[in-house]
Amino acid sequence: MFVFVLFIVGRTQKSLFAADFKREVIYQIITDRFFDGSASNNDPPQSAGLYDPTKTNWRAYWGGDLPGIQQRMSYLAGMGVTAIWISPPVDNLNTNIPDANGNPTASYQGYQARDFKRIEEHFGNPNNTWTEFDNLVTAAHQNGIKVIIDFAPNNSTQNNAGEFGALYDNGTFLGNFTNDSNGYFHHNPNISGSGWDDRYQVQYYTLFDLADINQEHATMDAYLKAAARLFQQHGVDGFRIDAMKHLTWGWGYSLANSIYTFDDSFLFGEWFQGNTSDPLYRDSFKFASKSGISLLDFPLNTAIRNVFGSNADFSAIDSVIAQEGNDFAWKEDLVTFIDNHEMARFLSINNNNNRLHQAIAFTLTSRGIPCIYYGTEQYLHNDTGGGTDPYNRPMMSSFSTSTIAYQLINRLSSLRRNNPAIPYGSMGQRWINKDVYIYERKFFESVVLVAINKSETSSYNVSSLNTSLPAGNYSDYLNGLLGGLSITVSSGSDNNNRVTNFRLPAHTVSVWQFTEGAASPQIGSIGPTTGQPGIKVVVAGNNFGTKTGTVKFGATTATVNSWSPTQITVTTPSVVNANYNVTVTNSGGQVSNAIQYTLLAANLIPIKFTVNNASPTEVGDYIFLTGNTVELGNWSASFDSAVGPMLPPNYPNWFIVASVPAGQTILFKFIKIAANSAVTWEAGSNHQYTVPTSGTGFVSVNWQYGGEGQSQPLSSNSTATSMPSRESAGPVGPTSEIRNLEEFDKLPIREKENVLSQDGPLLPPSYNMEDIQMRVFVHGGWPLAISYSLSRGASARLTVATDATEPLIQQLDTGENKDVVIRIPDRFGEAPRVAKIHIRTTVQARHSTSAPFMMHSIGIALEENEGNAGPLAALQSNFPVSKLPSDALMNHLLLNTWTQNRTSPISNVILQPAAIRTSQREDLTYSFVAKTFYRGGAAEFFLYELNPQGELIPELVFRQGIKPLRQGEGVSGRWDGRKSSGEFSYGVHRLGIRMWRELAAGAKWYGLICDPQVTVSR
Ligand SMILES: [Ca+2]
Ligand SMILES: [Ca+2]
Ligand SMILES: [Ca+2]
Repeated sequence: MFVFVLFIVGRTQKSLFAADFKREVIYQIITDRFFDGSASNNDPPQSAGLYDPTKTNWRAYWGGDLPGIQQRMSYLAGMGVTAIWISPPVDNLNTNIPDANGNPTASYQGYQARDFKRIEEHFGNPNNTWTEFDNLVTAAHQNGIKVIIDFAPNNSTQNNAGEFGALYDNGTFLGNFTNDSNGYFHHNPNISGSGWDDRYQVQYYTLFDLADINQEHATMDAYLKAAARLFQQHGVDGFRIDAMKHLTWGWGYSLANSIYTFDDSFLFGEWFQGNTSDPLYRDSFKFASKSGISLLDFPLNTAIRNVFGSNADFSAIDSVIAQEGNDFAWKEDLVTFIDNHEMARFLSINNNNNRLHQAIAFTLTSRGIPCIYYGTEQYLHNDTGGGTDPYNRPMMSSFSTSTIAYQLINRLSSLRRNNPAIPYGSMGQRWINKDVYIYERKFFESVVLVAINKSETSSYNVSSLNTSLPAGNYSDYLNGLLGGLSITVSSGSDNNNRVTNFRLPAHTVSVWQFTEGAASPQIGSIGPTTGQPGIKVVVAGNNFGTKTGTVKFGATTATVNSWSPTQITVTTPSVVNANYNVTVTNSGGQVSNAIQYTLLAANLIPIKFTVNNASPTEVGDYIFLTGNTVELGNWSASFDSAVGPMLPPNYPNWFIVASVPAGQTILFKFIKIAANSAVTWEAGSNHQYTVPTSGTGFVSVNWQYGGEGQSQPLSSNSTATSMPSRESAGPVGPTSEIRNLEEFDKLPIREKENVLSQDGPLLPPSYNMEDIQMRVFVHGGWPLAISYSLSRGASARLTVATDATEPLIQQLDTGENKDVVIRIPDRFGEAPRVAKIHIRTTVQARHSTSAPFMMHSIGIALEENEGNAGPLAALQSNFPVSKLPSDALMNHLLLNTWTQNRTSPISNVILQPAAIRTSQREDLTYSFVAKTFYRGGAAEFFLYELNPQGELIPELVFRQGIKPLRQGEGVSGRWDGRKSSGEFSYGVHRLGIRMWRELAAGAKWYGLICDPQVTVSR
């Protein structure tokens, strides 16, 4: 158990209750565009020339800085702002990014980090130290304002912007994208087209050329978490996670847990989606409900802009509120907004201050934590180019404290502070038409009723309006600032008190409120919502009293660290991991309502789980992970509670990163959840894995076949140590009887399959597989990935050289799954011609114990460079079968290609089922059976022959007609032909299958050929 108490000299204390943000009003600042508080940092030497004092180059630095925000602190406090979200303050790309006209541009917005542990020289000082940052945090806290930093761990800098994505750790070079022998980055194409809706691509592909950080790499994991902790040590109260949708989602859970382990905080992420029909909407609310990271409310943002900006009916807002209310477990933590730095400002889409005021009033009184984009209160906007980036980021024009918007924000901030119905209450529609929205917030007996009429011209008679407000007269809380009026409420029943009919004037907002007096304790918030024993949790609400009482997790009393009438901090107790009802008992013995807290067994470690050769799927079916801990869903088997969907870039192998408790031995299984929700459990025993106590980890197993659909865990609440395994109802491969490869080869096919689905004894404890030759025809400088997987506990050394005369490219030691990305040396300059490179690899595999093990797969993958119109050319993998233990390896021959091109050849798989040695002219019959897994098009097979040198003979000898194949559908073919040519009438012949595909432009493809059984008869 770790309890951190922070009193570090010279560092800044964060706010006491950082996890309770529901009463806050956030103000989003692009630091460079707010206020220039110091000229000394405007053109620092290490990044000289990126500053434009004329402020005409919208993509240059304009001088705004941290001292500038500090100097405007009383302005912010006077507006009722209680938290600021500042653009990423970390040391940022130092180089110029010329635009299309050669003008210098800079990462003034801060989203291109080069050193997450130093402060950007344009925002602080030319030495990149923390002085100005600390001063800002201190000043903010003195003004009752919390500080949120924008944290952007998805990427470093643009890989083509002069620093090659380089990352530094407090000044020490870590690595860069172009020479990434450590695998700190993902090397994938840019996300584009339908990839924006693809779970794998959004997380692992590249965002706008920004070097995509591999968060699961232990070094990157430690670096990013240490950086976040450093900001906590410097007093930061919260983190806005940039591009959360594009980080590894499962890693996000462990990031949140790492932050909460150090101290309480508030986290919310950017998960862009247009509406609740977005293909990944379900993933978004699953993530927000479980990860500890709330989200910016983009669906509601769309509705707000449509209703107030484009005059859509209020039903557009009402339906999103209702839908998200059903879906998000912690909907009051969603961060709501009208506009931000990624979209045109509201006044650029509708230059109508009335509508802006209505949108502000709605955002500050509806459910969620409101966030105001800087300058909104000054009606700041520049409509050039529609007002989108970068014209949505003008320099702050004025700091007037007398605008209506400024006063409106102040007034409603005060209501949010003082009436718990706003931060914690339910939200329900009471009266609606296309122009009028009357909604009620209610928390126990505290009530706020808001009426908005957005019409510029029409007033409406409001009759039959009911409310929970007690009988009485209510004046407008805004004192007529937006033309509001008073109402009279008479008694009714069941929270349906009748409001005397009234006429609601055009373009008005009225706010009526009632704050409950003394009552029993009422919990409205807990934060974080999940964590292990020993961490700090903030319980917030109302009527806790001034004298300390008790807080219980279930029946267990937690240690109270601080107590106030509205906020309590406690340390989570050491009880078994489960969901607990948390209650507050005041000093008078009155007990509150309960709120749920998920207690974890230990701090979380991100683990990559892979299941190979999983149950075949149709479109809409997914493989999930489930297991015996709360993190793994407690053996649940539903979309929303099991871990997943897993990702199949190497179909039918699926993987997912999940954060699981450190040091615990966990039990798990994989399941298929079909599109119709039918669940298929893999057979066999539960898998078992002991989670490392630090860093990251990975585990890879085979899907267990046999008795599929009948095997389930025995119990939903057993612990890791007591959980008995359950045998499959079906047969399990005779693993224990196989002593060597010869025995394996004698097995019937069905039993071979069973063995293959186990961590079976295919290889002896030490095995050298030398001289796997792969011929690759590829442009120099292109990335080439080599992937392989081994049984648990095995390790291998992979040596790659271009050929015998070329220098070694890479040598590495690894265990289990490994995706190695190497880049072919660009020996061929920029010439767009296809070069031929001979790759020689040596795999020395070794098991950590004397037990035999298995190599599951080996494969190579090529990526086609975006924008390159040329064909990928041929990819030939020449596995000398004679050196392989059996055709088991061929069973998993893997091919991945990605291409933007239409109708270009994908690949040639050159099979060598046996060396076909002929010594005379003769007739041969080839037959083959192969299976392809792919998506996004049709495929056809071609059969070619190779000469003894392994080179493709261009003459086509067999062609399977174009056939639109479903995932997993097999293709078989037979060709009876006469070997008619005498030019290679003797020697070694090789046989290939060539796959083509036809795709719509921009479509993506991946394929796997498995079971490529080829026989030749004379
Ligand atoms: Ca400055
Ligand atoms: Ca910099
Ligand atoms: Ca990413």
